Amino acid sequence: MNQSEHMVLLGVPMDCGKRRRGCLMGPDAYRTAGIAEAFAGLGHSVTDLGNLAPRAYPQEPAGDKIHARNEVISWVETLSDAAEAAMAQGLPVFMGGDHALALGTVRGVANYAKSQGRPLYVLWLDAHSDFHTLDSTETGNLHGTPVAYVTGHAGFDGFPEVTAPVPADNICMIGLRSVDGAERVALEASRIRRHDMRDIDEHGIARPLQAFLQDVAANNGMLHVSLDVDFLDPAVAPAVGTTVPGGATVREAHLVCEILHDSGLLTSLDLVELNPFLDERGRTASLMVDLCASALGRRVFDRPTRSFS
Ligand code: B3U
Ligand code: MN
Ligand code: MN
Repeated sequence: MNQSEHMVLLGVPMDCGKRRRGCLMGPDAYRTAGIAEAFAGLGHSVTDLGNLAPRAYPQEPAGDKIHARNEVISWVETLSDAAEAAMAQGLPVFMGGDHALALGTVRGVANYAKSQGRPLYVLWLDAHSDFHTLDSTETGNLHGTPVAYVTGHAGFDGFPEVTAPVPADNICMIGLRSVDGAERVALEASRIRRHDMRDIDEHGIARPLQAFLQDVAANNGMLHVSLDVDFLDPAVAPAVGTTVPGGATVREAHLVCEILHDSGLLTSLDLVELNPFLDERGRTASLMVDLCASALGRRVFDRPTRSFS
């Protein structure tokens, strides 16, 4: 399968979902690493819409346990609208920015899917489950909350209402190896599919992914992929604030992306948590761009088409 897409690049220099700074440089690192050229070289058309910015927001209340609450709320509004609009133009790639951006991108993409009468599925490639609410977060960092928000959990007072919550059944997490106690309890009580690194070691990474994609195809779903740099092992992707050893290898990550391409199901993509300030001669940014290329059709040899329906 080699469908030609219209790729819509959006820079999201969001850096307020956690305390350690540097993710604001992510969008330009992806541009410097040649993301647009990589897509164009695969036969896709590309529009780079430049960088988004949050609207003006009220000053943060003193002593708030939640870090940069108002700034994040403002970003969520901007991002939801931008994501919904970009979906009508092509396949958006949200170049982050930290993972708090997914509160907005997934909310917007979910609104779009609803307008099309199609279910949205979300593949979460991450060391973390990012399933905290404002009540359960221990750090107050909102990059640890997007999955709870977009599934419509209570405890997000002051945030825009989630008008098209993603059903837990439609979410699959792969790569987990850092899950806080409250997240574990909430995950175990939910129907979210979750695959930790042990699962991958025992069964390989292709099997759980293919099972999920079968479901997406069978239900004519749209598929949003949220790729956190820390899905990868820090030995190969050092440019991330929260390094967790024991992550996916370069080969596992490429395989995920190649299978995604074969499926023809991908409709939007987040690239999050790249901190170019911590990179080594751009190697993490370049690896992320190579993975995007695999997800959009780069391959060594053609394979017989695999059907997911
Ligand atoms: N679960 C922790 C740590 C964390 C989540 N996402 C990242 N780190 N990148 C938290 O802060 O909620
Ligand atoms: Mn994350
Ligand atoms: Mn993470």
